[in-house]
Amino acid sequence: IPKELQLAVEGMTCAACVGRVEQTLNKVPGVLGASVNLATETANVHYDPAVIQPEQLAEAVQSAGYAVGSQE
Ligand code: 9UX
Repeated sequence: IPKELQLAVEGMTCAACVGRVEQTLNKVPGVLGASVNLATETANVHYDPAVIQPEQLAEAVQSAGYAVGSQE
């Protein structure tokens, strides 16, 4: 059963950042779809909790070079 996660992504300042973070998340196994909103600095991720956990999704964003704030 898919779940949905919001990640606060810090440090995105242009549209290319958005594409970078989306690509990073969408390449992670278990991610069904990810979209990033630059204005709200939020990543919305649909994922399969049987495959990946929120902490690993945050780590993927961090490895792309962005800080992750509180997650829900
Ligand atoms: Mo834009 Mo983002 O020149 O890391 S891609 S600021």
